[in-house]
Amino acid sequence: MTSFSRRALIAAAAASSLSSTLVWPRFGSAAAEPIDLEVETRVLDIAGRAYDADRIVQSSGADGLSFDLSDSFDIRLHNKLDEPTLLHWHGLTPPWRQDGVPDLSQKALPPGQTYDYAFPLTSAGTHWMHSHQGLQEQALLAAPLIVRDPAEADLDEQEVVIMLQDVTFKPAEQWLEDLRGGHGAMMQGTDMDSMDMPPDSDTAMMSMSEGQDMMMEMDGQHDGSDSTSFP
Ligand SMILES: [Cu+2]
Repeated sequence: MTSFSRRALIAAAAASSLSSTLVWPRFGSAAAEPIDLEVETRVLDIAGRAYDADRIVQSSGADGLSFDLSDSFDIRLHNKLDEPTLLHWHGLTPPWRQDGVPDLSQKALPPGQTYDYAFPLTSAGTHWMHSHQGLQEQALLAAPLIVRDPAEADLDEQEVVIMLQDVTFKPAEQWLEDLRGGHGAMMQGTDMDSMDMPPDSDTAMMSMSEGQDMMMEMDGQHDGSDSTSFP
């Protein structure tokens, strides 16, 4: 197993074109006031190029969230974007109204407004939170969400959480469009006759149109005994 020192890991993250988020342990008791958590935009310098990204940050400037299992999840979410957003607390089990999925658990949070969240934490773990609105997560709107097990407090270990996020200058919408359109375009543009198939192959490739049925013989007995129809 390859191991890295903490210093080497941090140096590697800083030197790479990846966006990194470090979360430092927060020791202490439960907060009496809700933690103000802000969703905002920022400009990153990626190898000398400006990159517009979103981020989740505490009003104190701390990245991400960290709790002890005995804490309750008391958060006031502020939307400082100029578009709606909503965060999903990935790995936590809140009441469903606080699960952060737009139009399922609640409406997306409009710009300039706040939502309050309050529920007990039930499981320790290395979780994360991310926008569930549009493609905001792909614009780096995600951050670590750590819940510590008090039973591990006495371990002689230093905890460092590093979250790596990939950066591309092609807009996420364009990636999605290419992924959706590119596959179909490739298949339509493929010359089937030029594909290298063994002459005795039982494999067939066919074009399907919407509304057509496809019959699949599962056992090689071409009797329709086990065919499946896909509308
Ligand atoms: Cu999630």
